[in-house]
Amino acid sequence: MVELRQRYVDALVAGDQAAAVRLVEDSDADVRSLYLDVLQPALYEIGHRWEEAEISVAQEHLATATTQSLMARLAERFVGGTRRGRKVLIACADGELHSIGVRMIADFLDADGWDVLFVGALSPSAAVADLARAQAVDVVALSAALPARVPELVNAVRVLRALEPPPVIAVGGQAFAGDATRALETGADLFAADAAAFAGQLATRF
Ligand code: B12
Repeated sequence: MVELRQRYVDALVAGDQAAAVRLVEDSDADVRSLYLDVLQPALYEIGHRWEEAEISVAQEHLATATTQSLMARLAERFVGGTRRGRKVLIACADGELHSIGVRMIADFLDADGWDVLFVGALSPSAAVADLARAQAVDVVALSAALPARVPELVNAVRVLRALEPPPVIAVGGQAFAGDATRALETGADLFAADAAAFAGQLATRF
């Protein structure tokens, strides 16, 4: 997978969108592995190269758009599991634009039989709580990539806790840099480092 990831990044940086898509689509690796071992680390590398000014914003945007469209196609490869009759609402913190990670989570959980309400980027806490109540969701999954958004997550957790009954609340995203203690200091019930770990945690809990 390391080689496929490298070739994918190289094609993206070279601006060869078609070749990048073909490389991944032609792989018969498990779709979960394509998401977590190819696309996710490829975007991390793209972010690093952008930070180091080795590539432009346009190259980063092209990589992002290509990856999003690839995921929309690859999502069909998930084999749907038995429906659980459980609902999960998935949203980013207010002001948070990074939504690809939560889209991955949505695809993993949908395949695991969850009914997914994917709200995505820029989600104000009050609106998330209103929807969680109206839809009587079992779990709310909240994401932040930027550390500056953590106070928004703390606020969202507080508002969700006040619901009767409160949903199980999970937080995640690069804002926590893998630190579960810091993540749980938001008041959330769960933290997981990636989509597979989160699906595993929910499977043992529900
Ligand atoms: C694509 C991208 C963008 C796109 C986002 C488009 C979109 N629709 O998502 C755009 C161009 C909008 C963008 C904007 C910005 N970005 Co940006 N961006 C990235 C990039 C390259 C990839 C993000 C990504 O999709 N990663 C892949 C996904 C799959 O990984 P993930 O998010 O970590 O998700 C996994 C886990 O974290 C976990 N997870 C995530 N959420 C949750 C939630 C729960 C409940 C659980 C359990 C788990 C979980 O599971 C996911 C799947 O396995 C990253 C680089 C990087 N390191 O990721 C920079 C990066 C995140 N961006 C960065 C920055 C600085 C910005 C801007 C501030 C730039 C600017 N000056 O304007 C803005 C901020 C926008 C905003 N208001 O939010 C920095 C953040 C640095 C920091 N620590 O603060 C990064 C790290 C780049 C860098 N190396 O410097 N960005």
